[in-house]
Amino acid sequence: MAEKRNIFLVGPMGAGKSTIGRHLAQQLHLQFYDTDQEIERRTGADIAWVFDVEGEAGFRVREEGVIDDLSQMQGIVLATGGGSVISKENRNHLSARGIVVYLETTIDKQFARTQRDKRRPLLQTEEPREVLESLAAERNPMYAEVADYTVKTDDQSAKAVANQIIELLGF
Ligand code: SKM
Repeated sequence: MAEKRNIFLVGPMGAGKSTIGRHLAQQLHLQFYDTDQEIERRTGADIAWVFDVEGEAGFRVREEGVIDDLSQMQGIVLATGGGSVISKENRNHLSARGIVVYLETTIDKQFARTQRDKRRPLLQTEEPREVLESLAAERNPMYAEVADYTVKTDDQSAKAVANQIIELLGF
C-alpha cells in the first residue's frame, strides 16, 4: 500500500490549529491528533498541572516525546502545541516526517481566541497580550523556517482554511 502522508500544523496559540486540524482530518479521512491533548491523556493531568508541578522544562520534555511518537505514524493530521517549534529536535522530526503547514494569525485574533483558556499557563499573567507579542517575535521565524506552506487564518472560517490547505497540498 502506498505510504500515507502526514500533515503537521504549526503556529501560535489561538491560530486555530486544533479546529482546522479536525476539519482537515475529517475531510481527508485521516486520523487527528493534538499534542496538548496527547500530553494530557498520557499524563492523566491537564497542561496547567504539568506546568505547575514539572515546570515548562518538564512540559517540553513530554512534548518532545509525544511529537517523536506521533510524527512516526502515517496518515495523520497533527495540531502541535504553540511552543513545539522552539525545539530543534521537534522541527527536524516534523520536517522529515510530513508536510508542515504554518497557520499564521494576528495578535488580536490570538488574544480573542485564548482568553479564558486554561490550557495556556504562559498567558495566566497580567499582560497576556505582551506575552503573545514577545512569543511571536521569538517564534514566528521558527514557524516560517519549518513550514512547507504558510496559510493565514484570520478572515476565514476553520472549514474554509481546511479547504484552502487541501487545495494547496493537492490532496
Ligand atoms: O502547548 C500549550 C502550552 O500552553 C504551551 C504553549 C506555548 O508555549 O505556546 C502552547 C499551548 O499549545
